[in-house]
Amino acid sequence: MHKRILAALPAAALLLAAAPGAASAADPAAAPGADVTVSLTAKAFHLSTTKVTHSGAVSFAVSTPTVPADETVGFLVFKPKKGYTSKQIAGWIRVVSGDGTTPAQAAATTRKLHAGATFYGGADVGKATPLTAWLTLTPGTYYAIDEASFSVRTLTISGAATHTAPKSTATATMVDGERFRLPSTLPKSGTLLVKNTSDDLHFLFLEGLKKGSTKAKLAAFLKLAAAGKNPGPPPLTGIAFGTDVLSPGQSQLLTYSAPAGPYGGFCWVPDETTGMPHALMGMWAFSPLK
Ligand SMILES: [Cu+2]
Repeated sequence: MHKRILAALPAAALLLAAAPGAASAADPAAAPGADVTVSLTAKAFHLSTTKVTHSGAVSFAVSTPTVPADETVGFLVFKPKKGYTSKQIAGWIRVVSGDGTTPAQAAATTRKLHAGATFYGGADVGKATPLTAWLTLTPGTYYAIDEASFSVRTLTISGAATHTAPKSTATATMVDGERFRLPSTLPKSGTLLVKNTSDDLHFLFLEGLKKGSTKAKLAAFLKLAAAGKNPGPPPLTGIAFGTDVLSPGQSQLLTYSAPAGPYGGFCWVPDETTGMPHALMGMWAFSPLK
């Protein structure tokens, strides 16, 4: 549920988010140490296994080796609530991520997703930003979807919670009123704990900003975009990574390494009433990587 959510926005703001491009599929080798290795391309989605025999902290080593350097692809884990099917949820994810979605459609579809499923997070990766996502999963049947081809895989979690997640080096919190609480700087390599303590669906997408970017300049850009005005070209480096959607009360870890420099953290989930992406309602942060 990423980037192309921005279709609900003024055209200039859409450019803040990179869309997945065409690429050929490649089978992943299992990453040493990770429970599941996930390889994403624009056309295909590979998991090294769909059965994990322990619960609790489950690690997903996620990469997208073949997409162009300035694009990213998302990977999301969810479970339909009673009365909903994985097919319905996948269809709505496709709608809300798709081009040409109106704000009204984006709002209605986000309401359906909120009502119909629990989202456990995932990852959004670019070629230069492979990462490991640590999700907290109790035994049961889950579904994994990629946000390029929107293929769905069943993921079975069984057994005791035998694995321990790494200690986090920083925390990002999603709070009510469509806001982030993020440290004013982040380590350029580390493990970020991302917690959703609000009542809404959110994700955190960290995008590298061009040299000379400041919090004030980013605020001015987003203000123009929110008003439907042309803010000019987005000040992006093309380096980006993040979580995927977390339901209220869910959290995940991201172990990452990215080039130092100014970054913005954004949530592009559409508001359930207006369809406006949360980032344009104030759910963004300026947080350089050092
Ligand atoms: Cu949000």
